[in-house]
Amino acid sequence: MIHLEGMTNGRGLRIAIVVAKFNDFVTERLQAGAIEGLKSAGVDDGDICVIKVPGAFEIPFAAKEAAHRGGFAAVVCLGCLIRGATAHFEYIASAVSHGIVDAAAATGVPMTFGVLTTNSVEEALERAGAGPANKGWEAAIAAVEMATLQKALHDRKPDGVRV
Ligand code: DLZ
Repeated sequence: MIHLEGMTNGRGLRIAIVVAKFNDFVTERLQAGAIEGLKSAGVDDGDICVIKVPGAFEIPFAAKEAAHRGGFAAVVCLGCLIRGATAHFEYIASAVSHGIVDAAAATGVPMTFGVLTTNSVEEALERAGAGPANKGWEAAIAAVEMATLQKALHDRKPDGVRV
């Protein structure tokens, strides 16, 4: 049996973080969580590139461009949509999520989803607190896992790699 699994050791990986500025009182915290998560996984500060976009709707475009041209092993996508405060909430949420999936498929670069879709500001802030429960942190670790899994798949290591 072949078992392949990504690692949470991201040493040597170059990672992009695309961050929407809309609702920045939340997305700044997601960004901080993602950076902390990447560093906890061994990613070097100099290998992290933060890319800001106006709102969540613009995330897929920037993520795709970064993946095409940036030489990144993975892209972490961060944003915040709050249902009550967001006109066309479903439309934007759907466009962003599908856009990120499409961008990853088109570029072959793993992209992870740290875009909050919540009912209230309180719910959003709960998901952007300190530590590993921060959704930016979660998306960052997922990016490291997917980048190392991709490498394992390319290398076809028969015993896989383990955390
Ligand atoms: C317009 C808009 C609205 C109403 N709500 C949000 C939101 O909750 N979160 C977010 O990231 N962006 C929002 N935007 C901005 C759009 O994502 C986009 O930046 C603009 O429509 C310009 O294309």
